[in-house]
Amino acid sequence: MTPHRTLFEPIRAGSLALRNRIVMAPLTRNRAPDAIPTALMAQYYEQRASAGLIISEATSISHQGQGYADVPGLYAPEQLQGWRRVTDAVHARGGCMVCQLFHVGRISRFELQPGGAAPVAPSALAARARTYLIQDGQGSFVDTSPPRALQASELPGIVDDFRRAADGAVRVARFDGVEIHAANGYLLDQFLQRGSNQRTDAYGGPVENRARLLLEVAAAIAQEVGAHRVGIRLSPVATGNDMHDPEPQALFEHVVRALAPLGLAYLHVIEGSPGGLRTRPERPFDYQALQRAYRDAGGSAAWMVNNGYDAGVAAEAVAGGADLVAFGRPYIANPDFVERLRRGAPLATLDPETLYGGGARGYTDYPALAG
Ligand code: 8OZ
Repeated sequence: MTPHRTLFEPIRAGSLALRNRIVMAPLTRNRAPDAIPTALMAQYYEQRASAGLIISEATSISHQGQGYADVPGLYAPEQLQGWRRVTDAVHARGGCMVCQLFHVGRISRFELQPGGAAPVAPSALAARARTYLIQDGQGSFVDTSPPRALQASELPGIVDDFRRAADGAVRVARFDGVEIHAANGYLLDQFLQRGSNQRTDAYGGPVENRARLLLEVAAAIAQEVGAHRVGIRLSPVATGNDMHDPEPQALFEHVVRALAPLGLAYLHVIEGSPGGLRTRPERPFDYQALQRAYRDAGGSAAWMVNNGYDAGVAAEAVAGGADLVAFGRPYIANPDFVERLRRGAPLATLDPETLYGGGARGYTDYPALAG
């Protein structure tokens, strides 16, 4: 009989050698003034280095890809150097860390865009969604600005921004790999889903066209840094950032089938909406069928599941065929999350007031268990 797989066993995901199957999910914390990672951020990630894998907070591939105040970037030398401090600290503790790359598309504000321009999107459709601005030192959530539709001729530049960011992440900032953020209603997801993509060119209409930009980005990054250190994050039915698609099952099965030949390190699937329930009757989705579609197409990447898992449900998921489980919110108040799970120790609860923006309070001051 094959012994049950457990969360605490090591695993290889592509070229990533992970000491356990517990992943720190990407968490936006808005503590990078001028988009430059700080020494405080290095301390925060270092405290959490016992995770099998750390996925960095979403990091902008370009100034145009910025949508929130004080989110870090990867498009200027100081940003890359800032990240290098972070990865050095994590590696010194034996950790493994990838950088999550994103372009926010329409989830932005003109104040955050180069030259105060309108944000860009597949179609000129405003998202009923909010973003985060800091004005006069005070952070607040504000409505996104109406976007303009990207010209097809601009898309190779965006693919190249992703490629360049991945190159900098691996070769300069020394991340172990990158995660392409194609979830949660940011640019790549905006192209995938019909609610935000009404294009009539080669990037709109049938699923093959809507998936084109993501596949171009994935291929370009795979060629630049090697697919074996690339993960991709998807959220088939998350409704945040005003996302909807009438046929998510067909869309996302097409996406994973098309990704199968690349030889990625992992696929990261958000089940349900972040912060919400994993399954909801009004948004049915068969995640087992998604995984089967990927495997049947020859895909061998590690399968990472995410959203609201606790120790018990995560153990069941791993015994049942998930390779990795990503935990988000528990990581905020529990830097030694792995150790707490191992001991069955109680988890600390986070302070919602200090999630976005600020300094050490509610960031690096959550203690590990004694002894
Ligand atoms: C929370 C606040 C701002 C951004 C995501 C990058 O949802 C985010 C994000 C989350 O993926």
